[in-house]
Amino acid sequence: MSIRWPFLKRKKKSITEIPDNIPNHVAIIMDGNGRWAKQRGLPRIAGHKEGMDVVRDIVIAATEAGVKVLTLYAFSTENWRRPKSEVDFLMKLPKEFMHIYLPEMIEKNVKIETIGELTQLPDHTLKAIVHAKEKTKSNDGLILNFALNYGSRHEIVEAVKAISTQVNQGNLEIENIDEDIFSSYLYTKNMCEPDLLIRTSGEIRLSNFLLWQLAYTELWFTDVLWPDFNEELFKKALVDYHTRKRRYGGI
Ligand code: V0D
Repeated sequence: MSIRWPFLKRKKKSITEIPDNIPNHVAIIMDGNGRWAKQRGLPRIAGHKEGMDVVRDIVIAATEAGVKVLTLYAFSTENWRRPKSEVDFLMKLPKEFMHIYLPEMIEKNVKIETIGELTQLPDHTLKAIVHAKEKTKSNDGLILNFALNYGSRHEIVEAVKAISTQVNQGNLEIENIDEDIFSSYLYTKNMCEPDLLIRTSGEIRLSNFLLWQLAYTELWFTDVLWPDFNEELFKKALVDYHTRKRRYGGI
């Protein structure tokens, strides 16, 4: 026992406050950027820009807390229906984010990954994402997983098609299809499932995000709009997660 004390003392305060039951995988629906801007008489894109800076803060907070995977819903398949000017602005954010924060992401050993249908993104957006993944591919710290042009039902339908193809070609028996095989056809095939889902801005629904993967996930909602979300609230979510786990951990 005595050997553990000096080790514990060296740990950061933020970690000693929430010493165990850190969720391995946290997923976040970053909602409320447009509303944040409207409340200030600003254009919606100002909210998205502000929201991008919050992404950086939460990545750092997640890294320090010991989270392994952080999945952020950055652009849904439904978001194409927004005004073209807004979509065009959003598509510039990956490049903007990398321009400002890539050196810091590399320094913090963050590995950038994505889920979603990247082929439909504009070339310049795709280029920035490929560059970011390339520059961080050998990092082994936090996996920062952006959901881009992601829709859960689409993901599930594509998995069904790919599995059917394997059956048609005689590579797979219908009887052998199980949950593990099904999961291996999803974008998240190499990832653990989210332990905690956070959604900001007061909406209490999943909105076509990770429907299969969230089957056993703890859900945490706040009325705070994404641009006002911060490290303190993130830690509150981790503490609440910890408390829930401890409560039914005993049985
Ligand atoms: C707007 C709030 C970072 C939510 C955050 C293309 C919506 C800011 C990225 C990003 C967006 C994506 C890929 C990558 C690096 C950064 C981002 C989009 C929107 C949609 F490799 N923020 N961010 N992408 N917003």
